[in-house]
Amino acid sequence: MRAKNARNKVVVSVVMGSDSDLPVMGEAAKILEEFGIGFELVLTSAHRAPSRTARYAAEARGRGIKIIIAGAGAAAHLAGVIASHTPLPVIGVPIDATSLGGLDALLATVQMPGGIPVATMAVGKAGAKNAALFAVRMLSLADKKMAQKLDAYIGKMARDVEAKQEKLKWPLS
Ligand code: RP5
Repeated sequence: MRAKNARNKVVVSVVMGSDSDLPVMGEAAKILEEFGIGFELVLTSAHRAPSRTARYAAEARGRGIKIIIAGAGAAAHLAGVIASHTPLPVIGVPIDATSLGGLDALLATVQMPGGIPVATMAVGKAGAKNAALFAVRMLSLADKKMAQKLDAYIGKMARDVEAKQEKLKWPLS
């Protein structure tokens, strides 16, 4: 486990099933960095390292973690298994890692039985980015400065669309 931006208290844990998931889960890290949120990157696997996964999840709340973002591909049970070992909110990111294009991971992550929720995002990089933005929204409920940053982020997105409208040209040159 490692704290990325150690200046801030680590409150979000970004966990992934393989180092091959990092290019996707890095999109979550970028957003957390942008908002100045303390986070850690954790590698563990529901299937290949089940004891490590259970221990990590069971200890997370006691270490001060508030939100877990869990990304995995294939038969992606990581988010669900973590959610079954902790009362913390778990956001799942399905990853396109097999010939099924991420549909396997999406269904494995989203189809949780009643009682153990996993807030499942879109497959891939957009899902990882939105997982972090969802964490920002949760944290901003109790953090005025974070809420202001979030408002600024949302406002900039709208202005970017307007700026692109001005540049829209046809035909393509
Ligand atoms: C899943 O299997 C991982 O989350 C990853 O997306 C996929 C493939 O893992 P590697 O074989 O690349 O380690 O458990």
